[in-house]
Amino acid sequence: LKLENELRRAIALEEFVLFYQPQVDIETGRIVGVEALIRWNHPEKGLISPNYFISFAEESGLIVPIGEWVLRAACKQNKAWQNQGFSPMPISVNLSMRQFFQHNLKGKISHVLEQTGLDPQYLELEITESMTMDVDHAIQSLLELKELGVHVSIDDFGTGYSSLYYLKKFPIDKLKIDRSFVRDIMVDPNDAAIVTTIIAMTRHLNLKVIAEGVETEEQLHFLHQNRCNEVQGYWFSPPVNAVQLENMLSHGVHAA
Ligand code: G
Ligand code: G
Ligand code: MN
Ligand code: NA
Repeated sequence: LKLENELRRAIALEEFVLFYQPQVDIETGRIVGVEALIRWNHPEKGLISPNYFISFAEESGLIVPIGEWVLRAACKQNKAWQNQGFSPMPISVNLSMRQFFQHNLKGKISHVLEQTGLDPQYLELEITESMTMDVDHAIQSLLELKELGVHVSIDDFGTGYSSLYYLKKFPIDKLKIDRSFVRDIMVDPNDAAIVTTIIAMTRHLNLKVIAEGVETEEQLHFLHQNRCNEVQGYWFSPPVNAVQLENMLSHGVHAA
């Protein structure tokens, strides 16, 4: 109950901040996108990781107003970067299942895009597959989002349920290979096989692919050799604040 009250206050007072993690084109080494990740800027405790409040927010339904704040803040920031003269790139926002299935999601997103002036092609929504998902409803929601002109990716790909079934049916643009597969690609031949197979599959299905959790040069090299499009991970940068991200946009990521 304490957490619930504190979160309600945090929503009312907008005690949140977005961090941004660069997504890098593996060929050019350039930043071609960013993922927005929420932190709670608690008045006494300082920055709190989403691991401490997102699952509670999902259970309690508070994820809906929090998610709306994230969406608006991310679109606003991306538009501001464009106005500052940085090359336009998509910003990815994590959508929880509850948000994804909320009434009139399309209208809400459309409203935020209008208010912030962000061109829909520069917004990407990350959806995580879920066991309890109503597939027909999900397809309907995805089609509506696609009508808006936003991009859609499947987050944590490979960890969910019946992924190939969804892949065949879902109108999506990109798969994000979960970092649990990337972690051991250099030591576990099974993980290496899974990752190369996912990459090959995305090529045949005309989907983009990004590997998450890239932490070493060896992993990067492996992914490059296996023709992964994009990479994200601590090797380039952890999630950082807006000013730090602007520095990377100006000067490049260290490992590029
Ligand atoms: O950024 P970090 O590694 O601390 O994120 C931890 C988890 O919280 C990740 O699974 C991430 O997807 C989730 N998360 C971060 N920001 C958001 C958000 O804005 N909305 C939702 N639904 N989940 C988020
Ligand atoms: O679930 P989701 O993919 O949205 O989680 C994103 C989070 O993963 C980021 O916020 C970040 O904290 C974490 N992350 C990003 N890159 C790395 C990495 O290279 N290694 C590890 N262990 N975690 C990472
Ligand atoms: Mn994500
Ligand atoms: Na993920």
